[in-house]
Amino acid sequence: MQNPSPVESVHIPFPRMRSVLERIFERNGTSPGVAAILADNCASAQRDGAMSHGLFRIPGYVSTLKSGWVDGKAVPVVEDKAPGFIAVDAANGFAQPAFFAARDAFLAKVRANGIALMAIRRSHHFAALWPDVEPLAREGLVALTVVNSMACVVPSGGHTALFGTNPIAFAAPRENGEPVVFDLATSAIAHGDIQIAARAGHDVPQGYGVDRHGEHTTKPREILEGGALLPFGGEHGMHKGSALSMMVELLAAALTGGNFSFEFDWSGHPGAQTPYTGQLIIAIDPRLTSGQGFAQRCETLVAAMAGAGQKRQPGSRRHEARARSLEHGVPVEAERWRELLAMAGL
Ligand code: NDP
Ligand code: PYC
Repeated sequence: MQNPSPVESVHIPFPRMRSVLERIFERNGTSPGVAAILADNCASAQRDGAMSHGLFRIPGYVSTLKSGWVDGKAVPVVEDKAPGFIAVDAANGFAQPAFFAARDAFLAKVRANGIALMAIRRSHHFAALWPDVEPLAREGLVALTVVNSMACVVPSGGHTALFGTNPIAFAAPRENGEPVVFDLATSAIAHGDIQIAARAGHDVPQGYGVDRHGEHTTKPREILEGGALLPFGGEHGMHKGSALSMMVELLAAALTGGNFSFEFDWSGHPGAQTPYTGQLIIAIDPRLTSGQGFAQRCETLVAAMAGAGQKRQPGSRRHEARARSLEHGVPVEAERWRELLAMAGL
């Protein structure tokens, strides 16, 4: 059998990609400010090779905006709750503009108190989490964020999809290198990646999901169509992924005042894909705990891990992809880029 013909790619300068996405968002009902934030987020994911939340997501954003499920022009309401606590009502808009609306006040609290948290509710998060915390580490802060999504993950030992894919992202400054950043779904695979596997016709490993009868399956379509994902950790460690997912539900929804992943009902909005939940962000100023030494201690740990044989740090694949994209343009399938230009009216 012949190999399938290679997919034709084009390389687009990052600012051009971002401005095309911005036009698409605006043409589909977001305010200019929201369009700029979401376009930057999504183009950055594509630039970094974070494909499950790159350009692949644009049709989902558009169909959600068209469905009326999310308000692309929402104006977030920022509430100063306590010296270390900011709450934001995203007003049924996207989480990232809510985060940006409160960002300066949040940073002032972190600097003043050494620690602060931002609790965003009534928000839609349809993106990777690392763009929310990596910039905080570049400001010298240690940051943690969690967001819950939509019921598509069975708790360990259970039979019904209840949790979201519920990612956790952490970022910390290093003295010499790029910040340490990890960003991971608490499910065995992100929902975005299972969609990509289904589209490509690839099987996934055993232990990623179950079909509509609760039987283990390696077929992405059986997982997506009536089945469910499993928490990460594999056969003997799934209780750990499940416990972390529970923690995300409690922090991102119960603590913020947002919906649990199983609580919202989007059935009245055909085409809706963005989870309507909450997000929690915690940032710590390490100067108040370990003086100026934190970034250097981080460097020591990273070096020790490499010495112990770890081949790469979480985040390093993205940073390498970012450097290539900024030098040669951001790679994208030619056909997909043509579709996006048409959506932008170009
Ligand atoms: P991955 O399993 O691809 O990666 C998880 C983390 O592990 C990354 O930080 C990655 O770094 C790192 N990593 C991967 N392989 C190695 C390795 N061999 N050695 C060291 N580190 C490694 O991510 P997921 O599939 O779990 O999540 C994908 C994205 O989906 C995330 O950005 C997440 O935020 C997003 N998501 C968003 C949701 C939402 O509701 N908004 C819901 C669920 C997921 P690197 O990036 O450098 O590869
Ligand atoms: O990839 O699991 C996922 C996801 C859910 C919501 C946004 N991304």
